[in-house]
Amino acid sequence: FVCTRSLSPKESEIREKKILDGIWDFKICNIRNQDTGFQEKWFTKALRKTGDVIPMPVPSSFNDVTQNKTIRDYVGWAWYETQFFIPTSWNADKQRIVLYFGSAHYHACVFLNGIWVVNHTGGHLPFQADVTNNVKFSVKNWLTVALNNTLTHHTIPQGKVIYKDNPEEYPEGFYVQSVNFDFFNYAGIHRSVILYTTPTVYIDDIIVVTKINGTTGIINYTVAVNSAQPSYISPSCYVEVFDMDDDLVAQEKKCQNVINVRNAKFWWPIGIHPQPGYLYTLKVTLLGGNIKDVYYQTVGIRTVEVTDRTFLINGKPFYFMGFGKHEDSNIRGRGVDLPLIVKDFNLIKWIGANSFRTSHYPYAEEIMDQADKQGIVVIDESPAVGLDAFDSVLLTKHLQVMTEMIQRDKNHPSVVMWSVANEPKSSEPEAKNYFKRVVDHTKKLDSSRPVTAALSGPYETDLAGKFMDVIMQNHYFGWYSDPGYTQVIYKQTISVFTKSYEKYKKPIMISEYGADTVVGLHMDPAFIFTEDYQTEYLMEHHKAFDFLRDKGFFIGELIWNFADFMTIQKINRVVGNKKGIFTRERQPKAAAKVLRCRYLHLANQS
Ligand code: BDP
Repeated sequence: FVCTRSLSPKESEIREKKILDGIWDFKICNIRNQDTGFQEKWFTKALRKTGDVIPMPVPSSFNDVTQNKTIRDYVGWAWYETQFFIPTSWNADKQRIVLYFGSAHYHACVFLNGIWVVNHTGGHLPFQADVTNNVKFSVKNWLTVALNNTLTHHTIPQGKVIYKDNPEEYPEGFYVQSVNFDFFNYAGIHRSVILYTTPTVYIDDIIVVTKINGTTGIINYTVAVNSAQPSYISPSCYVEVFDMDDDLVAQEKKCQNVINVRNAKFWWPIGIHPQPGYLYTLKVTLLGGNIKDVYYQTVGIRTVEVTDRTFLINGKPFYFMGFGKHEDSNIRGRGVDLPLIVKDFNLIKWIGANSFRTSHYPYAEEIMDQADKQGIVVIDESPAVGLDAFDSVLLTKHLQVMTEMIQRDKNHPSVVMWSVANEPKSSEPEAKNYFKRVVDHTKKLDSSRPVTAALSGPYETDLAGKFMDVIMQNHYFGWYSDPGYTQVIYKQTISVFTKSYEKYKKPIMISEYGADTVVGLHMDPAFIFTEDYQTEYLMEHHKAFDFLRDKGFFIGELIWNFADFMTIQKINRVVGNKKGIFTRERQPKAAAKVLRCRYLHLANQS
């Protein structure tokens, strides 16, 4: 089974979809015998026949759903199983049936009716398998997923399992998973599991790149058709463009062509234009033999350019105001949660932000779709967070993850930049060639978007920045350095960004600044961890940002973090990272009002 995937599973008059989300059966393995499930072939029967199972929601992380600490902190193979029927209207002779996972963290091994169908590595991107020949009609099908969340120095992100083999000090078999990042390594089937159909000759991919000429929107499109079709069929494409009123505004033939939309409505970020997030729909019809496929692809007509000082969207300078975020919430962990997604966008708009970075991994497709629709600009970040050792094995995985991310997100107008990494040890000598390769690869796959990375080491010795089009830097003046002294923030921020710009001569922005703040704690004069300190900390930064903006090369401010989020247990984290402007329950802290005032004021000026 070749695991190709490009288009997200969407319904049309030709394609059908059946969502397999729900409460599945679940069990973890004995820590001392991790291979039991494979040795005893748990995938060849219903999971409950192998012993006790517990109910587990899909999508969700498994960690916080039970009362069991072993499950919360589990590292190793976990097993999931569900059962389903194929509708009688589906037809394996005329249709292809595809099994799709939005994401499963981290290594997934999927079996259908006792037979292996697909493996996938990497927790934040989709994968799928053609299961036309595996599904059973008229009887129950059972789907088993083995999932392993172990991170090593050759996974992206990296981690390390440390065994404590001292029986006098530790219980037998004691180990911990250490990680190179500051968020809980939530695991589970995090996004929807979907069965969908296509015809046997089908639209495999659509690539859209847009340009603007005066008032005309130019849509360059390429429709890829699956290559396994019989040679006597030569499929043809018919492409229609509909506006948001569902009116047909342009059409073309051929599977690769250029469409001109006259008097086009462009995709604008929120805060710049009265109608942000304008989307057209490309209706792509494929006709081949007696087969027909239809796919609806949304398109935002916009351009992105970078000069040595500015970031331009549709030719207008754009200033990033927003957040680094996480996919994180109570109980479901990193599992996709529609009410939370809608709430977060409402908060982003309430506070007057215009952008966020998908720190530190690609977010769910539902989030990307909302960003498109609501005109929120996205810096799409890969899961390469905290890389600290660079070798060819890791590089191969990093290139693969960039491929999968661009494959999935290439048509989102909201995505204006690819962030290849967060806080790599970019002063290591190996980092130079490593990041050159990662950036070259990214640009080869998509030459229409700038590439960036969030850097944190000293800019003087950094070796990665020179390959980027835009420099992002994370700084915590007055927090990790000089904690408690907000009076250092103004000078240090101005100094480091001015000198960094002199080094790189590229547009530069702050991609993280923040202070842990326990909601309800107050103290004046401000003291660290209080709401007063977070407020003062932001205001000192804002003064520096205004100074830097006047210089012309400073293109944005993304605060760390949108909301409080869970981390591993460590002594500088009081039930998670508290740098949120909102609590984990999405209530505003005092600083949110300051930020709201600033963002709305800046938006009024633009
Ligand atoms: C930065 C990391 C981010 C952390 C943040 C912090 O990029 O993931 O959560 O620091 O310490 O270094 O709060």
